[in-house]
Amino acid sequence: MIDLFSANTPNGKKISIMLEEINYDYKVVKVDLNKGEQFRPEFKKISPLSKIPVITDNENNKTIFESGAILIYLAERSGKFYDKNNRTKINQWLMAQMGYIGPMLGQHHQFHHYNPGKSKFGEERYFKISKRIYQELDEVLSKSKFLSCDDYTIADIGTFPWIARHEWHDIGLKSFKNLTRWYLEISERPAVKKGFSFMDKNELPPKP
Ligand SMILES: N[C@@H](CCC(=O)N[C@@H](CS)C(=O)NCC(=O)O)C(=O)O
Repeated sequence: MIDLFSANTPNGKKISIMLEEINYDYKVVKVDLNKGEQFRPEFKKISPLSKIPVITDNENNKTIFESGAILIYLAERSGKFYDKNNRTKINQWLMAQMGYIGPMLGQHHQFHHYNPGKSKFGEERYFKISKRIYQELDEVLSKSKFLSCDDYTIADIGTFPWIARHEWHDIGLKSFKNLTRWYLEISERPAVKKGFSFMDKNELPPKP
């Protein structure tokens, strides 16, 4: 049994999707970010940067923070979605998600979705970068079925919930044929549907 400390965000959804994909038993502990629960001293003990997601593996008492590290941990533990033969490629795309795709789309959410009109520079900068990310992912997905290879891996699991915020991005996912094909295929996975709705039973990945 895994305890998943989380909130209903793309980083949070990565881990519920992974736990559903590997069919692990887990209990969700909600951390209300709007109420500042991430700063509580007992939470900081397991998350030194005061961020979700975090997991505790009750079988061995290990606690892991940082969604990329959690995905790797669960992939190694379950032996799924992290094929040894493709590991370097999977790592590349997982790191690209962690260091670039997620943070840039996250800034786009801040300027374009939550705070429009506050900074023309910020809005334009992250809109442009986000469009570029869509274009680049589309190109990659014209050459392989999934991001790192022709198999579905933790790199796809990490990236999917970010693209699932496409309505906020206002970029027009539909015009990116390969990215849309990838997005729709992942959206249809039963474990993805279940993991996506881990905090809101009625929530489904929005259609392009
Ligand atoms: N690099 C971290 C980022 C996690 C992250 O940014 N979590 C956000 C929610 S999506 C959070 O907990 N924010 C609360 C805060 O920073 O106060 C990861 O991937 O786990």
